[in-house]
Amino acid sequence: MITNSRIGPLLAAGLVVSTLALHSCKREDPRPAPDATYTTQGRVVMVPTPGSPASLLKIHHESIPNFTNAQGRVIGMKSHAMDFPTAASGVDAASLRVGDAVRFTFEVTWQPVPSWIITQLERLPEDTRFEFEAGLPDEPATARPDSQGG
Ligand SMILES: [Cu+2]
Repeated sequence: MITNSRIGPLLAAGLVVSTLALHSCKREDPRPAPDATYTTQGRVVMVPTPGSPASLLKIHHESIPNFTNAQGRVIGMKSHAMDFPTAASGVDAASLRVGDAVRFTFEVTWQPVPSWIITQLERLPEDTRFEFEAGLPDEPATARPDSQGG
C-alpha cells in the first residue's frame, strides 16, 4: 500500500537527488584542469563530524614517490596523515568511518592557491595492511631529486 506519508519522503529524496546532479554538473566546468593526479591508499583517521567545525576527512596514506611540487620537481610525499577538506560531489565521504581502509585518487592544483580534492574513493577489505603498518619506512621510494637529469 502506498500512502501519502510514504510518497512525501520519496518526493523529497527525488528532489535531493536532482539537486545533487545539477550541482555536480555545475562544478565540473569551473574546476581548472589539475596539475597532477595521484592514486594512493591508506586508513581513515578522522571523519567530518556535524557540529564539529574543526573535524575533517583525514587519511593516513602510503608514500607517493612521484609526487611533484609546484615547480614541477618530483619530491615524493612520505606516508603521513593528510587532511582532505574537499571531496568531489560524487565521492561519498560522509559514509566513511575511522579505521576504514580506502584506495583513493586526488587532484592537485597549485594556482591560484594550492588545493587538492578527492575525486575517486573505494573501500578496501578491513584487514588490508598498508606499508606504514607493515613497518616500511615513511620516506618516498623516489630517486634522489638531484638524479632527475634529462
Ligand atoms: Cu600526503
